[in-house]
Parts: sequence; C-alpha cells; structure tokens
Amino acid sequence: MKLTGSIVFVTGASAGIGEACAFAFAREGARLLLAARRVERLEAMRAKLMDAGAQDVHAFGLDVRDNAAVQKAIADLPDVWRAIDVLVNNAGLSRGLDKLYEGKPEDWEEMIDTNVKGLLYVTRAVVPEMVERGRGHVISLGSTAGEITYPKGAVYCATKAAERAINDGLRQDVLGTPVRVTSVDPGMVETDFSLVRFHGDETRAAKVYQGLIPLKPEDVADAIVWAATRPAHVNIARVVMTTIDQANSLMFHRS
Ligand code: 8X3
Repeated sequence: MKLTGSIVFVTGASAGIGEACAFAFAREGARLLLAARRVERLEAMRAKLMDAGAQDVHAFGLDVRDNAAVQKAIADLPDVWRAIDVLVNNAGLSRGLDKLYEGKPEDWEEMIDTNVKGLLYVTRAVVPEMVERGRGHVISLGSTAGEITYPKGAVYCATKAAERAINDGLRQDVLGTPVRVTSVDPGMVETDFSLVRFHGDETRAAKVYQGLIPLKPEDVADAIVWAATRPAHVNIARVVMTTIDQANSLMFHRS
C-alpha cells in the first residue's frame, strides 16, 4: 500500500522510536499527525520532516494518560486531519529496575497509566472512525519484555504483556472490517529508554548498551513502515525483532 497523502498519527513522536517513525513516514510522503507531551520538540522537527518528504505536519501536545484530553484532542481535530489511516501507538516508557517487592508504586503507576491505559484511551478514540470509514491500521509498540519477563522488570514486562493481549483482542474485535492490527515488538533499542528508566542516571543507562550493538530507532520504524505498506489484505499480526546480540529478554551477547 502506498502511504502518499495518508494520515499517520504517531504518539510519543518527540523522541526515540516515535521520532524515527515520524521521519520514516515522512519519507513515504505521509501527512503526519504528531502528539507528545513536549510539543516544542515536535514543532522543532516540522521543517526537517517537510524536507524529508512529509506532505504536511500537524503537531499537538498530549499526555496519553489523560483520557479526557485524549478524547478531546481527537474530537477537536480539524476536518482535514480526521481520517486517520495509520495509528502508531508508540507512547510508552519504563521506570525503575527494582525487585517487585521493593518497587515504587509511583513508577508502576506511570508505566501502567502510559503503556496500558494510554494505549487503550488513544485506541478507543481513533478506531471507531476507522471502522466507520472502512480503512485503517493500528500499529502498537510491544516488546520482547511482553514475551518473557526479566528480573526486576515485572511491572514494565506486565505492561507489554498487556499490550500483546490488547493487540490480539483488538484484531479479533475488528475482524470483518478492513482495519488492520499489528504489534511491533523490539528488544533493546538505543533511545532515551534507559535514561528515563533510571530517572536520568546517565552512567547506569550507558551500561545497558555496553559491549553490544543495540537496535536503532530507525530499525524499528523500518518494520513499522513495512507492516503499514503491505497490500490491504495482508495483516501482520506481530513482528518480534532484536539486535543480533540479543536472543530474548534474558539472553545477550556482550563482547
Ligand atoms: C524494551 C526492551 O528488554 O529493554 O522494551 O525491556 S527491554
């Protein structure tokens, strides 16, 4: 499927995989609907996205944890931006790497509110019109963490296991419509992920990627665009991808 002129909505688009998706879909000539809490970063990306090939960019500030704000942002979209063709449910984060019985409830809440409830809120706001129009593709970011739980990561892993169930459930619930539902599940990707997880501790974050070549955000964006550009009758249910130096959530090769 060609994406030229299609409306692609990316959440968490200001950095990491979301930002890479914005550029990858720009190169496909899409019209980009971009949301993030840091709207000023989206505005700063606009000119580069247009240079990369985006037909248009509409950016707005959004915290996916706020259901009322999500529903209002989608309901208030200008008419020319309403017909969302591809939703990339990317907004998500990890907070803390602690034994479950020592974890911080505020970290749990931030992850569950963003990765699970935020995913549900945005999906709930966008999919009804896709079903009505008979066109659309929901691509959500899962993780190898949703397949195999790793030590000290139970809550983050639980949010990604939830994403996996939501992705599968949504695919069942839109069966009989042309709406497609995909999960792209990367392992370790070098983004601000670890810096956010460790509340800004750069030394601890750098250690996560030591001695191996992690995936780049662009590698993941590439898989997302690939899923979105299959023929209309092809639904990619799930893409699991890691760097060559990672076998699964638990096994790494470090030199
Ligand atoms: C990111 C993968 O293994 O760093 O979702 O948690 S991992």
